[in-house]
Amino acid sequence: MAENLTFAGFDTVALAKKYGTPLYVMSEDIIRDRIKAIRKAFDLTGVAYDINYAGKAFTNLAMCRIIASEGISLDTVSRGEIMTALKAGFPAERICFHGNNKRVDELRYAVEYGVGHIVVDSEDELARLETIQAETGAEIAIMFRISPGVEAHTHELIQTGTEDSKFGIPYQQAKAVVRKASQMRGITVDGLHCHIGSQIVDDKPFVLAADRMLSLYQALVQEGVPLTTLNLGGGFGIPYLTGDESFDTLKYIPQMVDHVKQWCRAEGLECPKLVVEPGRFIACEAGVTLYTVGTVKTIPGVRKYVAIDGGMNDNPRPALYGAQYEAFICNGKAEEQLESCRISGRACENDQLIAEMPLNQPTVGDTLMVTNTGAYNYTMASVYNRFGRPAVVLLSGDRDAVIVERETDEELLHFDRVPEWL
Ligand code: LYS
Repeated sequence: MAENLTFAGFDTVALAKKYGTPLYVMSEDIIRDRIKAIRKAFDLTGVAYDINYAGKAFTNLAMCRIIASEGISLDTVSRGEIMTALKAGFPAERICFHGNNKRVDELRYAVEYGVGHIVVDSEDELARLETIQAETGAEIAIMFRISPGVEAHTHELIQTGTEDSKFGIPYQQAKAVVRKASQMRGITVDGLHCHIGSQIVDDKPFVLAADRMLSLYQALVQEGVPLTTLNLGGGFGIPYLTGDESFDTLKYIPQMVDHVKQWCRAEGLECPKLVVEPGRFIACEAGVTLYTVGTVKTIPGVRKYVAIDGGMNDNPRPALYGAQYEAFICNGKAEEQLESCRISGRACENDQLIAEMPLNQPTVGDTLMVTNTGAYNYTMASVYNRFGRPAVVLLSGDRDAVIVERETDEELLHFDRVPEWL
């Protein structure tokens, strides 16, 4: 037990010393392995497919470079994400633009830069695109996000495909809207999209959604709308805790493809190109967060509090979704003596990163590692209490480099202005 904990072959205590804490650490090798594995799962099926990495999970210039070099596509949800990808040299035609309320300037930007597909989420958005098309004369390729009316068993804040949802065109209205769009000049409807939610660990809602989408797809094709693509979204759950029930994405993909193939064969439909949108599956297990223990307090007969130098600012998921994580003391200790602890952040409220977790003799100055923080931690971080956001370090083989700098005091003041009367 005298050895320090490692992550992707690196001594975590040394990383904490070199870059400071809190620190997001991402493994390029794990990210690339994940992408290759999912590609292989599709390749073996022989269908036409595409993988759109869901950039919202973890996006920045370096990540866009990795995604670009793996030859997969990118799902974006804002002008900022598209801009980041383009600045990284990501091919515009491999970008897909989502969002339930895209602004006109964002749509214009996407059209101007030749983003591959705009996933239209509403009739209002279609009208905006029609205007942009008339003004610019651009050829615009779109998909339609349909809300399939399927409830996935996950936290209600990350369910996105129920009938009562802000996302997508209600299933019952979909045919009429797609029909209308298919008559519009300069607009090509390439396919349909759905996404039922995130961190889903059961395949039944996926199958239900796929069946509903296939029926709709087929009905539209029979009417003469030349659709080619069916995007079944992402949401593949990952095991956050040791022993967690895990969704086997790599097993699910060939099963899903088989299911779609059989469905099409039985109905005499040409199998559409299939698209999935993994984000968490690619990034989550590739990342950990390193912290320094700053305060250890034992309240006799109550509990032991271990306070670290980060918390809900760099990981809002426990506070938002009741998400659970595991943590480990990284410093090698002569022996193991686990004690139950509550790991708290340093925000000025009762923020619990982990409500209860055995730690090995937590001591002030120790490095603490929280695992599986590669998705939706960096991208959802805030500057609450004016704590600057952590840096991100990328590990690749035996190389390590900062890919996002730590936010400084000057940067925290950057947007502040004092009006003349103060
Ligand atoms: N932010 C959510 C999370 O941390 C996921 C949202 C994904 C939306 N499609 O789990």
